[in-house]
Amino acid sequence: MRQPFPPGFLWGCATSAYQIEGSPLADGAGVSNWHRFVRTPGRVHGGETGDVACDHYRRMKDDVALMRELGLKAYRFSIAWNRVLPDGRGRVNAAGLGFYERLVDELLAAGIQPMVTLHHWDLPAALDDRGGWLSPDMPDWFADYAQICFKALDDRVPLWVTLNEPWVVADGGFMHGVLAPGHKSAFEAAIVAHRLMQSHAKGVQAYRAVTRNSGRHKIGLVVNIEPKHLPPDASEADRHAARLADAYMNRQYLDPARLGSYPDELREVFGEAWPDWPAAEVEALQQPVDFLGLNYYTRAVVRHDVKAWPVPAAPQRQPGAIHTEMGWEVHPQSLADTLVWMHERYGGLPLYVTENGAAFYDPPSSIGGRIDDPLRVHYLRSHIAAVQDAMARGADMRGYFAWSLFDNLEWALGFAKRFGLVHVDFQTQQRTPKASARYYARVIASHGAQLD
Ligand code: GBH
Repeated sequence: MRQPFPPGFLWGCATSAYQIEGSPLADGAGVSNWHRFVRTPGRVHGGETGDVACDHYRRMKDDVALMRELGLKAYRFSIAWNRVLPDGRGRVNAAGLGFYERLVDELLAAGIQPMVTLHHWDLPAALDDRGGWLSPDMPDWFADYAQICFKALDDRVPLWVTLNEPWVVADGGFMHGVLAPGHKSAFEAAIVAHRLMQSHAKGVQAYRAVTRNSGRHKIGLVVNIEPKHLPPDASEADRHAARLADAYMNRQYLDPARLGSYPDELREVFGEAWPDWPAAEVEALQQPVDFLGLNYYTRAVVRHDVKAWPVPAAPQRQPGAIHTEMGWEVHPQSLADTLVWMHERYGGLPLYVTENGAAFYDPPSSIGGRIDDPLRVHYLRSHIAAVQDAMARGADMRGYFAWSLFDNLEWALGFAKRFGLVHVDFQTQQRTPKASARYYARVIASHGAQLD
């Protein structure tokens, strides 16, 4: 007998602004860091950009109608800060905010609960010019922006997220430089990590102030977690490297937010780049949140490797396992284990899977007609079953969001990696639900009782 999903469990899909919207400068929006980054030669695969993407900014009503047809109970999207505040701070652009007000109204009219992320990696370029995530002013800028969004939308938005995957912002943007703004510095990444968590904490405080703690609506943090496993013949060096990798990716953000301290291992990971923040400053990162969101894609089996940086751990491909087009191993058991770990380590909070999905190659012969994506169906089925497993083991699960509603701009990898349940023909903008979308619609219709 499988554990039934609790009443009110939210079945949704997730997207983010820059990956789907297009029309980046419409209606008075400011330039974003990503608008800039994609125009820097060599940064994005094939020179692709989010200038059009899924054209969602102009097709929003039709897209919500499609969500309703699929029977989605919830939709997670992000707000482009540069539409709301073209200069990052100061003057509010009512037309930019208006897009999100209309989106929320349209969703509610379709019976779909919005979950709104305030920051999913696109940042006003004007803030980058003032230091961006490196600036000590960033937490205040973020709180001001957040407050504007809360005041405009909180009467209609039940679920808020401060940041999407702070680890990726710091690691991708400042440590390895593969994402905007493209820097490569451990010193910067350490500072950015701290500014991100200060921003998160100030955002939560701003939320409590605006809502006067009514408790009616909820705010949380979304992190990416990837369990670090060891090969059966692991050496002492392998074990140590795995522990550092786990601290760096999996505990660097949740530990301060929930336990009020950074993992000790970070001193070793960052070396002299680690600033040793004053204890009071670190404790202040611990603002009570209402839920945690997990973005889960894969696990990593790691070995010690001196060439890997900043953590001397390199992932080992697992022979015999299924890997997605991203090279990520399909490993549903680790989703269940991660949810239980979060439940136990971080105080039993309500949990959402805020992203989970897979890029697979959808054969071109089928485009235009049916699109069969059996590997994605298998991925969804096994991971939704893993959520049930986690519930049976005690995790307080409240919802599951598939990544992604649409094929979209996979950041620096461009449009070639397709995560969508709905296929997008980027020439014609035609949307075609894949077999996985029809499968997910059946799962939702049965409230998870029928996964086969
Ligand atoms: C999410 O991040 C993003 O929120 C979303 O915007 C994006 O489109 C989606 O995932 C798909 O990529 O190659 O072995 O080093 C994903 C977070 C963190 C997951 C790094 C994979 C790298 C594994 N990712 N991780 S490995």
